Amino acid sequence: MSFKIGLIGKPNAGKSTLFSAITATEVEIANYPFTTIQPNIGTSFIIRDCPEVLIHKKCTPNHGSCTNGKRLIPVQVVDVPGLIEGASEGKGMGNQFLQSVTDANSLILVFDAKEAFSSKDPEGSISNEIHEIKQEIIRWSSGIIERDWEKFAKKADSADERVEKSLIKKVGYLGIDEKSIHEILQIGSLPQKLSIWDHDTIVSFSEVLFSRIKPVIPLGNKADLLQRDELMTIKKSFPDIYLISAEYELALQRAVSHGIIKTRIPPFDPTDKATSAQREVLEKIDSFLQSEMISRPFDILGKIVQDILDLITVYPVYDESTWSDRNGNILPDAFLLKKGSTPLDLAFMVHSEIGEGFIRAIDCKTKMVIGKDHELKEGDVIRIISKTK
Ligand SMILES: Nc1nc2c(ncn2[C@@H]2O[C@H](COP(=O)(O)OP(=O)(O)OP(=O)(O)O)[C@@H](O)[C@H]2O)c(=O)[nH]1
Ligand SMILES: [Mg+2]
Repeated sequence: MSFKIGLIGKPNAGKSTLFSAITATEVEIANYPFTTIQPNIGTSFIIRDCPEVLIHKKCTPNHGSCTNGKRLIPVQVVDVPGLIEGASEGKGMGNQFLQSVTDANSLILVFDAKEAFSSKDPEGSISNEIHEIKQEIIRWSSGIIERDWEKFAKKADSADERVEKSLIKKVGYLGIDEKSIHEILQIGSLPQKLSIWDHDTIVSFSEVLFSRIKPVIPLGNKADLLQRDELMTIKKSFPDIYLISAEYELALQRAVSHGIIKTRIPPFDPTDKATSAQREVLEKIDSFLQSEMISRPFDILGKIVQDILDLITVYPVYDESTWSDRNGNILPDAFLLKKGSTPLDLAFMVHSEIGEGFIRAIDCKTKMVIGKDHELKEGDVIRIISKTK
C-alpha cells in the first residue's frame, strides 16, 4: 500500500519549495500566487531503524535506501495547487486542489508564518487561516454529498439496508469503510433516517468524516524570517504547529546533491567543493536548526506515519535465517501497515495469491511460528508460508 501525504495551503505559502526539498524533485517555485497549476507528485521518505543491524549484514532495499542502519522508506507526496476561499465552487485552482485532497491519506497544511506577523493579530490570523482551509474542504465534501441528496436519501430509507451501507455509496470514494461511518454517525449523534438530514446535518457529517480520515497537520513555513520571540509566540499558542524553513531545507537538499555536504544532518562538514559563501550559508542554517522550536520535514513525515496514520513497518522475507528473498537480497521490502495488522494482512499485501494460500508465518527474530491473527509490531521480520509457491 502506498501512502500519500498532500501539501495544501494558500498560494505562495511555500508548498512547492517544501515538496522540492523532500522529494529531491525540481519544480516551479516563484514569489507569486498560483505558480503550481497541476499537482506535483513525488516520492519522499520516512526514516526507520533497519533490522539489518540485528544480523550484522547490509540490506538490499528494492525501494528507497539504507545507510548505517537507517532505512529510508518511500512515501508519496503531492504538492497541491494553492487554495483560496471559494475553491469548493471551483475558484482559483479549486478542482485540482480538491481532487488531490481526495487521494491523500493525510494533509500537511502549509502556511506562511512570516505573513501572519504582518497582521496586528498574528495568532488570530494563524487560527483563521487553518480554520478557513479546513472549512473549504468541508464545504467541498458537503457539496458533493448534497448532490441529488433527496433522491438518494429516499431510496436509501426505503431500501432494506443499514444506513452505513447506503452512505458508503456516497462517500466510499474517500476510502472509508462501514465501521468508520458507524462511528462517525455516533460521534455526531446523526439520525439514522437519511431523508431528514438537512444541509447542517450533512456539514456535521463531513466535519467528523474529515477529521477522522484526513488528518490535517499545520506547518508554519518561512520560520527563517521570524525573530525568536515570534517563534515563541506561535509555539506558545499552538504547541502542535511545526515550524520549518522550506527554503533552508531546499538549500540543504541541493547542497547534498551537488556534493557540497554529505548529509542534511548538522553539524555540516562541507567538502572542498564548497565556496566561502556557501560555507557561510551552511553556518547560518546550522545555527537556525539548533533552535528547539524548529522541526525537520523528515521527522514530521515520520511522526505523521507513526502517530497519526498509526502505521508500522514490517519486513517480509522468504528465508527466516538469512532474512532474504529467493535471490539472496537481504530485507528487500519494507511495508507500511496499519497498527493491529496481522500476518494474513501482510500476506495479502505482498500478493493476493499469497494471502489466499496463507498457511502460517514465522517471526524471524524469535524463529517462532505465528498464526494469521497474531498482531504484528514495528520492525517485525516475517516469513509467510503459503500454498502459493
Ligand atoms: N524566506 C523563505 N522563503 C520561502 C520559504 N519557502 C518558500 N519561500 C518563498 O516563497 C515563495 C513561494 O514559494 P512556493 O514554494 O512557490 O509556494 P507555493 O505554496 O507552492 O505557491 P503556489 O504554487 O502559488 O500555491 C517563493 O519565492 C519561495 O522562494 C521559506 O522557508 N523561507
Ligand atoms: Mg506551488
